[in-house]
Amino acid sequence: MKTPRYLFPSDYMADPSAHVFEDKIFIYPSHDWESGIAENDNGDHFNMRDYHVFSMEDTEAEVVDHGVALSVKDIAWAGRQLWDSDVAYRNGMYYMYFSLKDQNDIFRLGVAISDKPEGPFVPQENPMKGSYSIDPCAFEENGEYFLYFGGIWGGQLQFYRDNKLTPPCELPRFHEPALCPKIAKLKDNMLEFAEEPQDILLLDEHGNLLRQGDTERRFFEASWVHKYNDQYYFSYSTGDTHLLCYATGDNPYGPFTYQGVILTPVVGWTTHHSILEFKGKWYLFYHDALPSGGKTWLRSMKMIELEYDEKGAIKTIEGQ
Ligand code: FUB
Repeated sequence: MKTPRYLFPSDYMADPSAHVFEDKIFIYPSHDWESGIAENDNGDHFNMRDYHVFSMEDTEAEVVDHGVALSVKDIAWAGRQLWDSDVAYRNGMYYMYFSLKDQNDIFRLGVAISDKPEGPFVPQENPMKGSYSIDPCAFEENGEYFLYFGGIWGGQLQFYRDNKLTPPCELPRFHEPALCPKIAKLKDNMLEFAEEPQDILLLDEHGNLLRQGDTERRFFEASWVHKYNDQYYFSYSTGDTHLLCYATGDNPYGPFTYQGVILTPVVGWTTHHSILEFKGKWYLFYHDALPSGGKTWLRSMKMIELEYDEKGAIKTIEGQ
């Protein structure tokens, strides 16, 4: 598949997290809709209220919409805005991790459970203790599960220092190290952090932390982790410079050294992805706002084959 495929042209879906469950590809996107909220830097226009789950038997097969898997109205602690989610499988159960503002307009991470990959998912009564910000990504290694998360600007990561809400809640200055995405190991119950969230250090080619002013390389949102040839690839969005890029390391906690761009800017402000191996080939799942005529809050999910060179570098894909 050398040209991109739009996966579900009949509705707007974004932030696709793809996994292989039961030998099929399952996709967990955000569900965009026209809520009429004006666009701003806080992301209020991303006012999503439910999730659908999709599956495909193969990369060229029909995409099946399994319908609503979780709704804001069923989440006891909900305020507004269901943003990116991800799903992990353990011992016969599926755990959906999702981003949602609570009733104080603070983003927290929630968990919902199902015995089927397509849901429906039943949410826990409360958000995950000690969770904050957005964009959870679940990663499993040898029976241990890790959750990556974080996003600046509307994702509120700048509200926190040392995992505590710390006024004045501002971003670092231009020459200071950028804010780091977070990682926390999960307890065996998959519902709680087993440790305090830790920083994922993103380094430049000299071993220095990426700086806040380095906007074409510093972390903004959309963490994803995959493993290729014994290396861990941490990929993410640079947000306001609209790139998907990646850094590599030798364990899930990093540090990760910046390597390059996976996807150049797409139509639409945000860029967000997942990376999946299926039947020996690798795929990038992502979104753009081309079908909606560039409305940043109405995005459409796509996939394309992703390739590595002989040294394991990801070959850059043109977003447009
Ligand atoms: O879809 C809402 C938000 O937009 C996501 O959580 C971010 O990563 C960005 O794609």
